[in-house]
Amino acid sequence: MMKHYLFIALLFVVSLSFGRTRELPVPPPKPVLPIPTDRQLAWHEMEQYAFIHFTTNTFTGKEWGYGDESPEVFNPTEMDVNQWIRVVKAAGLKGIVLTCKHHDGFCLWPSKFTEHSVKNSKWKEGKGNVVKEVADACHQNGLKFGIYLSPWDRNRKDYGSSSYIDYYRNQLKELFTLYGPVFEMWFDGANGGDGYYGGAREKRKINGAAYYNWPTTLDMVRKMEPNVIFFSDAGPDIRWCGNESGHIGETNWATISTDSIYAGKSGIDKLLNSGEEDGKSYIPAEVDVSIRPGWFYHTEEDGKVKTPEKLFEIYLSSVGRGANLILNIPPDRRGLFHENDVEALLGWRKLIDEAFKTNLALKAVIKADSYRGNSKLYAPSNVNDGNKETYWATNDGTRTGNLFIDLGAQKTVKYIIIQEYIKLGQRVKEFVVSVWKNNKWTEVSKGTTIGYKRIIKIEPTETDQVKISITASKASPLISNIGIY
Ligand code: FUL
Repeated sequence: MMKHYLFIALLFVVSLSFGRTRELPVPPPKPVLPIPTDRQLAWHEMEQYAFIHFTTNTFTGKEWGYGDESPEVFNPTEMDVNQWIRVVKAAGLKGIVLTCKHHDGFCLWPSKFTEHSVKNSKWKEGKGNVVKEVADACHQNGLKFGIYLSPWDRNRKDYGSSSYIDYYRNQLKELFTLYGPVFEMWFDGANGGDGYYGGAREKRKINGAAYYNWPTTLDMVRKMEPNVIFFSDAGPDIRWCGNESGHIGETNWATISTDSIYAGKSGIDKLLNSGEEDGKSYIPAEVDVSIRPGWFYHTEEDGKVKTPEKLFEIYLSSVGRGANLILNIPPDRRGLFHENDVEALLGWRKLIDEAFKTNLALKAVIKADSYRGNSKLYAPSNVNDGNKETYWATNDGTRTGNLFIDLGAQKTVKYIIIQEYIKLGQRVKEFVVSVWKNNKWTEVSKGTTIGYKRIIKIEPTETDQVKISITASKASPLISNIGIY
């Protein structure tokens, strides 16, 4: 009898310890540095938002006001920010970055530090405040609000001297304390030299890096708004994509070394467009492009608004390559988005909704040729569970792998979306997409980087199985989401 009890006790201990070994979680892969900050991750998820260029230029027909425009010319006749908000939301844009002051120096809010503002315009008899109207409307309607405040100021007499830097910082303080929260601050690097400058009418070139003393300014703003994303050509949070025509590189690393992107360096646009595989900082790209040829509204461009198809192409070459899209929509002289722009935006949204209506991957059975420690935590089923925090991973040292997506029945496939789990760093260097046809795998597309999101457009193909092969990666590939449309 005693023997019997001992045997049962032994069985109990053995089964307990077995249980324990089985439950030991397989540790996650080590990050591949550099990795995004929390605020960069939140920014990635916005994907697209609006840029709004509006100032005296809208009324003078210029792109770069000289700085000698009378504030009186600013006089929108039917201004309605609610129309902007309605259209921005209907287009699926998640926020608005407003040119609170462009290079001409005219301020869209009644700044107490200058007379060159809406307060001396005819609009609302000088009592209007575009910045407040837009910021309030954004915040009330679930949109994020961002600020563009041109460092170059062609109106200011003291532009080029140290007092102007105090002026610029005072205005930042005004904007961030009165109109926040602010999700993004857009620092424009442009400086064309000549300007009105309080009547001097001369050329003033400054040494951008030294003159503005950016570290002090950024520190000051960060204290007021810890989560703000700073845009400038070289970051620090997000970088320029190197062109204004709507595309980031087919190869797009969110990583880049800032010491290699100083102004004036040859090939800088190309570098910004692709990023650097071994870049030392995580600085993802933002694609800035206007719905019209110009950044500001000009009547003569009413017939040149980008078509929904062109905007969709831009969407694929920006958001579809892991960058964010900031799409400029300039209000007209009424203070409204022009009918042609509205029509194009709504048409564009329709194209996106149609293209990505049914995600065939959601009901698919997904397998992989291997996964990390054979642990459920890293199983291929994580890529279609709708949870961005779970991902498929391979063992350390396994830098390639295949995901087999069984759609269950013949379907027409047009788009494939792949997302890396970038919290642990961007990794994938090369991938191939194949479909099962005539009893064999047929390659339908291949690419380089994936990053936050990659959208692959293929010739519409009938198939019941899709294979995504990671063929080169900096470390074990981590895929958090697959969509098939
Ligand atoms: C450029 C500016 O010079 C343009 O006027 C526009 O604001 C664009 C977004 O950035 O650098």
